[in-house]
Amino acid sequence: MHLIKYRAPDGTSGLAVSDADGFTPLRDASDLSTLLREPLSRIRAAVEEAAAGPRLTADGLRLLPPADGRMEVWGAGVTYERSRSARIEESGKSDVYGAVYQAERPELFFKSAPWRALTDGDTAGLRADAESTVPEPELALVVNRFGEIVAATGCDDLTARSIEGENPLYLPQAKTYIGSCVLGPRLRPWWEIADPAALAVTLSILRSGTEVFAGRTSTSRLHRSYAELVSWLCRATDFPDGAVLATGTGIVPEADFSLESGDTVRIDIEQVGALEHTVVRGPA
Ligand code: DO4
Ligand code: MG
Repeated sequence: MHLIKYRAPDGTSGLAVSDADGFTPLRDASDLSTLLREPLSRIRAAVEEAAAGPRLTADGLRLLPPADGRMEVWGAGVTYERSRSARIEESGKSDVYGAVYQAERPELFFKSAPWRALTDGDTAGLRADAESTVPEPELALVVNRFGEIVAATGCDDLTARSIEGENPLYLPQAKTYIGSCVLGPRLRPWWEIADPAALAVTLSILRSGTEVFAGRTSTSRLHRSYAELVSWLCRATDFPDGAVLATGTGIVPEADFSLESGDTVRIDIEQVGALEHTVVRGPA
């Protein structure tokens, strides 16, 4: 079962639980920012109440990005050994990335305003001024205003890696631009995921229908706990409408690889769900 934000063919939108049988709207909350103002116990009760109700057929339902209101999307970086080694190779700066991998304080960065986030089936972006851009398939945590983990989804933390590689201080420009954040539209309730610390994550990149990159990892390789990452995120920042935190990538294509306009990116996370989008080069 997943939690979704949808728009119906008649133009109405809301939150619902959804499964193979259809969808059932939640009674009291029609957007995520309203739901995430509640404690986890109330959110769980609302989701389980809807799950027990009759399903409607989902024909014509459009799934929306799972971010609205004053929610923010953040990312954690260099949380997998593969990300650490790739950043050192791209930038030639082992001290910055090596140190943050080992440090108590994780790397956390602002990724996207809710209105800029995209979702499954959308066309994401490549910066026109970046020579090399890669997808970053990540498990993303949806947290409420109290810093409790409510659900998980997939995120593509698209990164203009030639810009970050030139100078790590360019990170905000490498991470935040039009079309750089794609979130899975189906949120898997956290309490339903058996062992979130051992989920398979796969990435496939297709060019003209041919797979040009495939990678696989497991969240068991994440160097930090989810609770630790969320606790650092909420340490001195408030999220009155909740937040999404992408937990870092463990899959990085080789240094000479870049996404090209027209490519399709597929991300699949065990028990959580799949996400697919295309990319196009943005205007210069
Ligand atoms: O330092 C750059 C950020 C790395 C990142 O986004 C990741 O490891 O997923
Ligand atoms: Mg990332």
